[in-house]
Amino acid sequence: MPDPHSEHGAELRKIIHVDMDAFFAAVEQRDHPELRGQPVIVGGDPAGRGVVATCSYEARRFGIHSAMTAARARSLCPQAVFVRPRMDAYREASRQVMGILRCYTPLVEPLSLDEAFLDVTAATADGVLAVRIAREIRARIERETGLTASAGVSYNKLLAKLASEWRKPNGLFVVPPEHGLAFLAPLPVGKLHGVGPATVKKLSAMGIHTVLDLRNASREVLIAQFGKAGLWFYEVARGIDSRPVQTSRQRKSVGYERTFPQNLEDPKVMLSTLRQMAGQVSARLQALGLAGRTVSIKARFPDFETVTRAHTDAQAIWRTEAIIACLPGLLAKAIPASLPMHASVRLLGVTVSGLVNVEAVPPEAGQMNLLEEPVDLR
Ligand code: TTP
Ligand code: MG
Ligand code: MG
Repeated sequence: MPDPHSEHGAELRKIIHVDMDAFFAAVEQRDHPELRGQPVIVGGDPAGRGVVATCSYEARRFGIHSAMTAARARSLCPQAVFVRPRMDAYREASRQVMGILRCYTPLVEPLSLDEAFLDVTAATADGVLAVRIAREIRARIERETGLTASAGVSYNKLLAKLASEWRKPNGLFVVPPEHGLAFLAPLPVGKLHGVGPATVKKLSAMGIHTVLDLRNASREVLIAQFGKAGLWFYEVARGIDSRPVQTSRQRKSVGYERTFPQNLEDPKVMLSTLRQMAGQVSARLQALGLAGRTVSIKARFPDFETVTRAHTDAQAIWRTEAIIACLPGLLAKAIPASLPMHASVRLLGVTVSGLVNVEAVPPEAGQMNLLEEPVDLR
């Protein structure tokens, strides 16, 4: 058993993760009663190249999920009702939910419009149970917004997030410190924070499929195979995660990066990948109420050499279009045409830094179009 008390010598923390159920679709079903009980798909045009942003749980029974093409979703469930996203309505519901969370602690870290971590360690110091707070939050969200949320309670972010997913939808699950290892053991490694499809593939080739398998791999092997990330895998396999809950005021940057299962070689594909990431970063900035003056991109080459290139603007930006406008120049600086060995990349990332708080972030007109492409707002 790991001693969670020993995580950097700090006291045992109480972390809650709250995530709204089928968020965009639930708002649609709330506002359009005729959609309740129906398979509802929020996203792009099934007749065009649209993708599914999310769908109601009724639609999930047909195998439909986020980021699938809308055309495929329609073929899986022809009777499904397709609706276009109404970002303003989702932002408003998000504001209400985050307001409720902030009644319990100022230590709230929104991850996207529909989810947040809370550190309630101090709020529970006088004996109030974290699970009671979680219960109350769920009840208040339902009463005040007409939407349901799932919550997870545990001793760090990793486990709190996995716990909220465990009883979805409309569920509550607690992973106490003494159950952390057993809870994690059977999960597929892909469930762990930071373990993306490329890593899953590589681990699988090493015979590592579950978190228990990962726990049985030596630290040396993991570091040799994955570098710094290997150390993270070693720790999370043991339920160790000391990442603090960060309010937007403490945050220095908002970024998104991805390692690809196969290196990207076509600069056009690189650029379109970066554009998608810009959408994700913009969504995250909006959820956090932040904007920033510096846009940077990161590229890692097959030999693991990593470069970052940055552009600083006079104004703080957060809109997808504004981030996208910086990308071609930054990509050209990161990958000079004269360097053939750097013609392909294994990782790309987009980050916005130099952050400032934006009180009321104005609605983004471009958001709708964005959702025609897979937008990962997680
Ligand atoms: P999620 O919390 O991942 O999904 P969800 O709330 O729809 O469903 P659940 O949590 O019950 O599994 O994402 C929150 C919202 O973000 C979602 O309602 C729509 C949006 N979104 C996208 O636009 N594209 C995506 O690829 C994903 C995953 C989410
Ligand atoms: Mg959700
Ligand atoms: Mg979410």
